[in-house]
Amino acid sequence: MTPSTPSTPRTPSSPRTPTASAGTLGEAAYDRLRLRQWLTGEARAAGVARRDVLRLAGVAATVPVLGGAPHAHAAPGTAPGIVKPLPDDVFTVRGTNAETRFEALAATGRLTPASHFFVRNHTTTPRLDAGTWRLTVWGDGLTGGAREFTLADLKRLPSASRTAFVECAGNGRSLFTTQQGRQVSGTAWTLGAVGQAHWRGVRLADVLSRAGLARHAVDVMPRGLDDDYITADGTNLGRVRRPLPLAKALDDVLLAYEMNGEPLPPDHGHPVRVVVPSWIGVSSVKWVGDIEVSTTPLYSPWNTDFYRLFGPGHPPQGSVPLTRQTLKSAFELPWNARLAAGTRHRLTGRSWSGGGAVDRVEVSTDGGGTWRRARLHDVPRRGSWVRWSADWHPRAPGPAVLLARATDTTGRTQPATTAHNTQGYLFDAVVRHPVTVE
Ligand SMILES: Nc1nc2c(c(=O)[nH]1)N[C@H]1C(S)=C(S)[C@@H](COP(=O)(O)O)O[C@H]1N2
Ligand SMILES: [Mo]
Repeated sequence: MTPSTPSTPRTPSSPRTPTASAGTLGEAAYDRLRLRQWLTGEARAAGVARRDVLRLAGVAATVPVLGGAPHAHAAPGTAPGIVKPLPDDVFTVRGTNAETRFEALAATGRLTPASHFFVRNHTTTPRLDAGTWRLTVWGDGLTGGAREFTLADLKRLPSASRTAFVECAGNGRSLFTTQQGRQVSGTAWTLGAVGQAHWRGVRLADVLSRAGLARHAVDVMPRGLDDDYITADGTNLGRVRRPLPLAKALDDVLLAYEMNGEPLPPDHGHPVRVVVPSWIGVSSVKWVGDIEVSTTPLYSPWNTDFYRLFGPGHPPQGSVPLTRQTLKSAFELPWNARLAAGTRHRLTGRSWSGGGAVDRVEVSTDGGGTWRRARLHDVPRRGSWVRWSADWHPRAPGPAVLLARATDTTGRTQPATTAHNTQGYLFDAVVRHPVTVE
């Protein structure tokens, strides 16, 4: 899908071209318009040479899963570049990232406290001063030139809040290897690159409308203020940024300044981050400093070389850029947990979907032979996870495999396997969780 021609004559603007700002065009129609522009070569790279983008497509497929820190060695309970403490019973440190131990979520409610929320940093958490921070909105998709907003400006706009999970597209990636025997590249997450918070801020739609959104704008691209991201082979990809179709940007996206009722903590985007409900985590740009608004589709490495599906069965340039998260379930138990025989256990876990609300969850305690309904403990909502439980009374000691399988309101059920992709995105297969009864 990546255009190879840098530019072709632009379709003249027509006053009849519908725009989402006029409230007349849905997400699907917008995506069609954007796709048409992509295909006619009207997309524009922002800040990275085209040859680097192409070269990276090859690199991405050959870097093996990183099991631990690729370079730095941090003190116990810390990770390079992460500010908050990372106690060993709550987090597994993976390079510049910290994965939440799913069993540690058993002590938390529907909302994940910042103390337990996973961190995915391409580089280092920047220390930004909320008092001097500015958001610049700019680009040819504005009617009247660039606009700056202070945090106080944002707080004067009507506030909006919502509960939403943020999940890395690579969450569950290591299961491609451990459960399906395939190599993939990227951070070797198990299932804990997900957390759910109550986010409060302003609607991105309100900020764009204050900035003067042109009728022909199609993409917006938020960019973080953290350091440039330099790949393992030394290519500087610039600052983390990923285009968002305007239809999504105007729908339910927030510029959040609070997480669970507190100012955003440094590691999660202080003072302001983007929150894109149901979409892959990289869309939710932290430490946002500027947002480009464009009348032509934009691309960056994060929607071309990364965050598409690559490999056999996918187009050479990868699938379309990934948008929604997939469907997953996890037990709040350590891997290889030991459980006493002859007593009743309450197994607990969570299921979530980027496609819709969770409709039902089934659990198997005999390796997938028989299934029963789990009890749901939350009202299922779009963009939120559901906590569940199922009782189990194992009689005989020995190894056992626990499975949980969710179905969402779109009718999708977690499959037995996930089709392979080289970067290990969107693992959605039912996870076989080993335990020992003793
Ligand atoms: N500026 C910036 N934004 C970012 C990232 C980053 O490294 N820099 N990582 C992204 C990725 S890949 C994910 S999964 C989420 C993680 O959010 P969290 O660290 O608050 O859990 O942030 C996204 N936003
Ligand atoms: Mo991510």
